[in-house]
Amino acid sequence: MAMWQPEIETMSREELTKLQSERLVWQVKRVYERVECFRKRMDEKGLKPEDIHGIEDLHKLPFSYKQDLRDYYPYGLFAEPLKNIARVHASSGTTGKKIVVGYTKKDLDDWANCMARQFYAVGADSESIIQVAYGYGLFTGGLGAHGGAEKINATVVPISAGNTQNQLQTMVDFESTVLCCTPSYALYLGESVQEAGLKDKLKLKAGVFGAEPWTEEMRNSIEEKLGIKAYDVYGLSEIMGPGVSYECECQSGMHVCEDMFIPEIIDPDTLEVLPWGSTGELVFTTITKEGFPIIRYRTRDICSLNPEPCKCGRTHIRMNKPHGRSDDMLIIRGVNVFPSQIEEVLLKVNDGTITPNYQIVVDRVNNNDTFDVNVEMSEEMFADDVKSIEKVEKFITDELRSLLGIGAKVHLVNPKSITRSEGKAKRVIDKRKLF
Ligand code: DLL
Repeated sequence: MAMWQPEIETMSREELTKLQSERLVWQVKRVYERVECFRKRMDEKGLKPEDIHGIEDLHKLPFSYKQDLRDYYPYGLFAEPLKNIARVHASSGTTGKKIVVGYTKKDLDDWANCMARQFYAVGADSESIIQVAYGYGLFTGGLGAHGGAEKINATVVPISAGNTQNQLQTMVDFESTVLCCTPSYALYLGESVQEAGLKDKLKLKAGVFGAEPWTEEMRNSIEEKLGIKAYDVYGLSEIMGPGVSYECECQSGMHVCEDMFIPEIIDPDTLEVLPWGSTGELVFTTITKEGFPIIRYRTRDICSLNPEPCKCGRTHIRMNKPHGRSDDMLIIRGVNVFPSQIEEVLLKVNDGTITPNYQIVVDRVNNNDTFDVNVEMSEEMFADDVKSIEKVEKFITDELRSLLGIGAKVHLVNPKSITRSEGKAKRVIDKRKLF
């Protein structure tokens, strides 16, 4: 299949290393001068920008974390004044506070190129009709895919997420050829297509699915139900959004846009950098980002990097599907959820009706994530009437919806009914088979 930027996508390792080194030196100098957090951290290590000569020195640099985005909320990590920031996006942090990222016009253009590479790699071009069913808004999915689709001069259908009947009607009537959404939603759409007997009416050829972990079985099932090829796309707001890495026609790992992001794999416990091929935590350094550059960002995603040449001819390293996280973040219906966010909501119920003991139960039923929150009520509440229980459940449900943007089923359960192992409650039960 055609490549969007073949001169970059097939660069030799030698050329890539040279380019990465130059860009890293530029970036480190820039963030040292402009971003207090990085400067302080480098100073603590006794490092000056002059100590970084190329990617061989990358390991010397300090790590950065999601917590940094909270500490410097909202704009404290930006390396450009706000007048140069063309757009912001945001996603959940470990507590209610969102994490905010910013892009200059050039960053948006680079991002569009990442997604344009993805679209070309799955056979899309200016003839394509791309239905973007990722959510539009602060989430990077919708506008990220949109930018890439516009870049390749395709026809964009910016339908955003949800409203399945409308999605299907649009897909048929507008003759969409490429679908972008979360894999779980793609599967759900596939089921609905099957039920409605619409498969023959679809013009879909490919799907670009990401934002959450998914299995090969899911891929097979989506491909079969929608009659398409299903491709994986990875990204995170802190680094860019969708398109940090993307699958090509070989469907065997996602090429990292290495001219913009340097990936490393570390041991999350010892912090040692591991050789390519080992499984560990993925760390990224952005080397072209102007608005929100980040050095050695610990993604918490667990995966491995594969430097083997790919049959498609692209030289950029491939990352295998992330299969887990080194923190407790859950992805429910594509939304990042931290148990600490549930705790935060429960703390708001400070009238003695509930205890802080809770359990999150996540499952997948009919390809849709279910999200239940069980909360132990207090002994006093236990004797109380059903009306008050319903009132508290409704309060927690509403608060969770406004914080996370998704609905949860909240159940007040009897005191001491949530099992504790060695005195410690198990906060999350994830019954989904994600990997
Ligand atoms: O999910 C960006 C995105 C949008 C990627 C659309 C792909 C498609 P965040 O909301 O910041 O950004 O969440 C980032 O989602 O650290 C991973 O844990 C997870 N994730 C993203 N893509 C994949 C994938 C977007 N293909 C977090 N496979 C990341 C597994 C993924 N996990």
